[in-house]
Amino acid sequence: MPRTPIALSERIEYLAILNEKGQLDAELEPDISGEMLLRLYRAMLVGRRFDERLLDLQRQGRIGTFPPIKGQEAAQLGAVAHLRPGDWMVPSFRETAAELWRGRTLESVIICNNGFSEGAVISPDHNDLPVSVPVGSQILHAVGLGWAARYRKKDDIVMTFFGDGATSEGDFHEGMNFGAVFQVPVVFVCQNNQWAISTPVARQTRSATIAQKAIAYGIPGIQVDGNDILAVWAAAKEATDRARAGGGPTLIECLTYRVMMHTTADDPKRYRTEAEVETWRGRDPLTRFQKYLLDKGVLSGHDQLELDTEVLQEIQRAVDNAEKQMQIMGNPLDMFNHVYAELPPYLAGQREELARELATGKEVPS
Ligand SMILES: Cc1ncc(C[n+]2csc(CCOP(=O)(O)OP(=O)(O)O)c2C)c(N)n1
Ligand SMILES: [Mg+2]
Repeated sequence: MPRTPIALSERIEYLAILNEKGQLDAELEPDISGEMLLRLYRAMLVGRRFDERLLDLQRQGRIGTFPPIKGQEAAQLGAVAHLRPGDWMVPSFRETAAELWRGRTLESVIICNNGFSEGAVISPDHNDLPVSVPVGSQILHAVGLGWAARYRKKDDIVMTFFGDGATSEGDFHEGMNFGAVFQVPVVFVCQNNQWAISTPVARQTRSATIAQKAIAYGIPGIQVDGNDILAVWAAAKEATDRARAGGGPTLIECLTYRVMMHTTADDPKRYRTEAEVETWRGRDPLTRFQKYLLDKGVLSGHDQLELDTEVLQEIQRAVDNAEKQMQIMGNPLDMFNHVYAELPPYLAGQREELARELATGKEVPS
């Protein structure tokens, strides 16, 4: 018997619609209403300016560490915009723009990044999970939610986000396999931002793309220019429509870039070149989309200026509100409450000491 090639049913495509200069491939232009285009633009702008403000606040010691999203706004918003309120969004830790789209408040992000758990509470009317720091773990939760939706014969779908680094975790492979075998309505969105802290994607996988990993599980996969919101929108529309119609999961790989540090505790100059960062700055998703909207006449130079001011004012109001709320929030003694059922004696001693210091108003030594 001769060796014969096996015909695989899935093909992997790359999709880009707006090039780096914001020029459109008119044949591929998705049909998005003017209202939605402006909502997406505003959300990208809020995501960008809020990220910049958070960095300032962190450098001023007014929040703890946080993971910047700069450069990844299109990859998040082009995808999440297809979810209905009853659907589930299951984030990793770098999806601030997607979370805000789903209704999370700016205040809650500031409060959460100051260490107050109140800021991480998801309001009961939102079917979203909180941020997940253990890399890749949220993929399993997403698949479970998708399985539950199928079991209950609901048409709710789930979208989960994760990074290129997460694709080396067992959780990713287990989630993809279970999702495919049981045809759960989950859209897997990989934000391939080229780095997992200091590990480049070339050290993450020998595969030419992450999208092609879909073939191994028997589901559709596509690679898109993740800095092109129109391409992300088009791919996510196909994937969400398919999931809702009972067609099972899809893997979308968004090629993007983490323009800033991994978190504010990281110094990327130690492991990557400024030239690489500059190249990606030239592929900025926000300026590209802005040009498209101006060319299309959906946005005018005047609207743009007004929107810039409005967004900065909204962020300032949120910072003021959050800082006011935090003044009356939290008792330092709470930190002893949630780890042990019975406090070990050495911690009980520390608790008493702190309680005494708080009662006498003497400053707690750091
Ligand atoms: C299971 C686990 N291992 C290691 C870490 C430490 N860690 C936090 S983020 C990260 C890299 C994640 O990279 P990627 O999935 O590409 O996401 P990105 O940070 O680029 O958004 C690592 C190793 C962790 N949080 N969880
Ligand atoms: Mg990454």
